[in-house]
Amino acid sequence: MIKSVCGYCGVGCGLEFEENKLIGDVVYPTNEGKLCSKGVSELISIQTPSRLLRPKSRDDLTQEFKETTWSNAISKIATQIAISPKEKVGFYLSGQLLTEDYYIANKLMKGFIGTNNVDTNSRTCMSSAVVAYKKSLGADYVPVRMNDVHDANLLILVGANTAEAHVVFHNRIKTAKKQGLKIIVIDPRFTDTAKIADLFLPIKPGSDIDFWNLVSKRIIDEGLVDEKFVEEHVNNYDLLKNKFKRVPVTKMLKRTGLSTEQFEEFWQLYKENENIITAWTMGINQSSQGVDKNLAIINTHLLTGKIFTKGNGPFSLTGQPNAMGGREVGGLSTILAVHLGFEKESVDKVKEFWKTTKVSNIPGLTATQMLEANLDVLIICHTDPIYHLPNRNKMEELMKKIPMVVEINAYENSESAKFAHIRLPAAPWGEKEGTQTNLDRTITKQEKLTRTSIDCLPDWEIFQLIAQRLGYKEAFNFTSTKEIFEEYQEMTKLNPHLNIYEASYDNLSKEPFIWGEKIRENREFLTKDKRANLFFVENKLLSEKTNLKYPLTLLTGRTRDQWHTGTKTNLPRTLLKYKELNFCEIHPTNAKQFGIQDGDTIKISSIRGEIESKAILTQDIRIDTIFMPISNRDINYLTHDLYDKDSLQPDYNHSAVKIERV
Ligand SMILES: Nc1nc2c(c(=O)[nH]1)N[C@H]1C(S)=C(S)[C@@H](COP(=O)(O)OP(=O)(O)OC[C@H]3O[C@@H](n4cnc5c(=O)[nH]c(N)nc54)[C@H](O)[C@@H]3O)O[C@H]1N2
Ligand SMILES: Nc1nc2c(c(=O)[nH]1)N[C@H]1C(S)=C(S)[C@@H](COP(=O)(O)OP(=O)(O)OC[C@H]3O[C@@H](n4cnc5c(=O)[nH]c(N)nc54)[C@H](O)[C@@H]3O)O[C@H]1N2
Ligand code: SF4
Ligand SMILES: [Mo]
Repeated sequence: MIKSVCGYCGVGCGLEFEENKLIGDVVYPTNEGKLCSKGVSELISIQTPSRLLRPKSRDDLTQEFKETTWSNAISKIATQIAISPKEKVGFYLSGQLLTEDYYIANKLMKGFIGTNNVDTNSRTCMSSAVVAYKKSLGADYVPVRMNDVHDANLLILVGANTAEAHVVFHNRIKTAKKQGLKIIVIDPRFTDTAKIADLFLPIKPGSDIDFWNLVSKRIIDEGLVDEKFVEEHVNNYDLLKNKFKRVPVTKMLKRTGLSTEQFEEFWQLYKENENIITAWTMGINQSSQGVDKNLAIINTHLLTGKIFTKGNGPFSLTGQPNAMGGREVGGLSTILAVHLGFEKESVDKVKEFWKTTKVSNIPGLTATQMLEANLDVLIICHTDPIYHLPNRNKMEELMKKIPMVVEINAYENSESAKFAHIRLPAAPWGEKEGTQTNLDRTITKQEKLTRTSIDCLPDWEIFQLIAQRLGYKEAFNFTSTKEIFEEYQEMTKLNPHLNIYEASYDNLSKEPFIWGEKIRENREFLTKDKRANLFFVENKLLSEKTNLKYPLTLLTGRTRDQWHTGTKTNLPRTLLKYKELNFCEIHPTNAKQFGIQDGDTIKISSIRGEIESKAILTQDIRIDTIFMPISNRDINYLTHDLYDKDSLQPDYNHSAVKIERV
């Protein structure tokens, strides 16, 4: 029997592999034996015929791909990198890579090619939370753990559909509910998660800042501020208090679309309960004011001192299995490495550690900027930007202009492959080993369960081959993931709050390691003055506005059994049929308005593009709002490319669209 962990979502469930079967690990702390349908079917996706098994190349996009050798492919890539100005090279990575993969890619680009153009799809996912945690708590540090739900009295889930997106954690929430936990769900849709709520608030999309500001104001007005905590640990209280004296309460409540009664019902529950967790995901982060939305939530926890104690805190639920690990290593272009920024002292430390002179102090391009930067070489690894970036028609045109696009993928059928010149076959989950950090700072190890397919390589080895071909053999002579992890651990000593150096690689196979627990125990924030910061933020209504021609707001999101593009989950043998891949939920009032009946084929269009889908009429969605799942690969032909100005995260959830029968 081999113990490993699931490679899909941020919950990071432990599993056991025996006699070609996967079952949940009953002694594993995060899942206690449970797995969802995706975890159970990991093995099936390794054996599918849609695996990419050989390196392939073509000279231009009009040609068919031809098989090539690793040596030829790597040589072409290294030559192009060597002749390109360094700022014209970009690595587009993924929150699904393992820590060791990130480490090699980051070291190569930031330490040896010499630019910081390494970013990941996490930019589209939780970069707003990263920026907000840094501003308020001083570092990208998630101060809550999943088992805190057992010590909480009230869990507020806002813009998060745990029933479909964090399935096994949702199960734990249900257990906690049986033990007395109260649950509030705030979402424009009555989701599967809302079914377990004591109170459901059908908020109007894009109005969360107003809602949380109203909560902060009430906390202040009704004397619920933890004065001692604020005095000892928090900056900007007086400023916030003064600002809240003058906010337009009635207008703010109106913008949320909630009634006074609904808000009072919320407030009653909020006041009554001692230990409170507010958890959020894409309904908050994916917004042109994503950072401010995060800050508005974090403010409530700082004012009440409900942070850094059991059962309390602002909890950003990371989506991908190792997005947090990626951020720790330095996978974002706005971080250098091991949570260090670009100030001289940090740059010098990193130069010395990697024994290089090439580290730049200029932040690199974000994932959302890379396609617009006229790059000469773009290397995409473990993600599908043509599918996932907003305003797809525009992104396709931009991608076509890049002279060399390299795609590293374990599967054949991504959308970005259509725009690649070279494709390299990676070894997927089960055929490789390495570590990942889940959504609550728990580092676990994926084990190799089966032999690596003949011509496939783990992602780190592919980046190492490129590094070696560029001449950096001395800095890139790793022979195992253990060696890489141990070098990375040494590096974490440059920033001691990241106490990953205390873990042991070999032990990780048996038990997970949780970093950063001391920070919480000591109640010491990670800012320079060790105090947290409150921020006064306002709803600036920056999202795309509906109008007479495009009168509806499009929301997009997950369904339980599918993983994004579905290269691993939309397979005949998985038979995961919980929900269809392509549907559009519409309120009956809007359906009537546009002459649409349940089951009709409809066209959904925005100013940027159009797609077809099947209408599902339901009372579970707010009027003037429609929902489509992102298992429809064409979804981003509709969405707009407005970004949060600080995090540069897209505003996927609020595009103006119209619907009509076809
Ligand atoms: N099955 C499955 N699970 C997954 C994934 C997957 O592909 N499939 N992906 C993983 C990843 S990468 C991520 S990031 C997570 C995402 O996890 P979630 O964010 O929980 O998943 P979404 O379905 O995007 O849900 C976002 C919710 O926000 C709501 N929402 C939209 N706009 C607003 C708003 O303005 N305010 C509020 N309050 N709510 C709003 C939507 O109606 C939706 O219910 O899931 C992870 N887990
Ligand atoms: N409209 C809209 N758009 C969105 C979102 C939304 O909510 N709405 N959500 C955004 C978010 S939060 C996210 S995280 C992104 C997700 O979007 P993507 O990251 O683009 O989606 P995935 O399907 O997870 O892509 C993972 C890719 O990695 C490949 N792969 C699998 N295993 C391996 C491996 O071991 N090595 C390598 N090299 N490749 C492998 C898979 O085949 C697949 O092509 O989408 C974003 N886009
Ligand atoms: S909840 Fe997430 S980590 Fe657990 S089995 Fe499902 S997909 Fe895997
Ligand atoms: Mo995500």
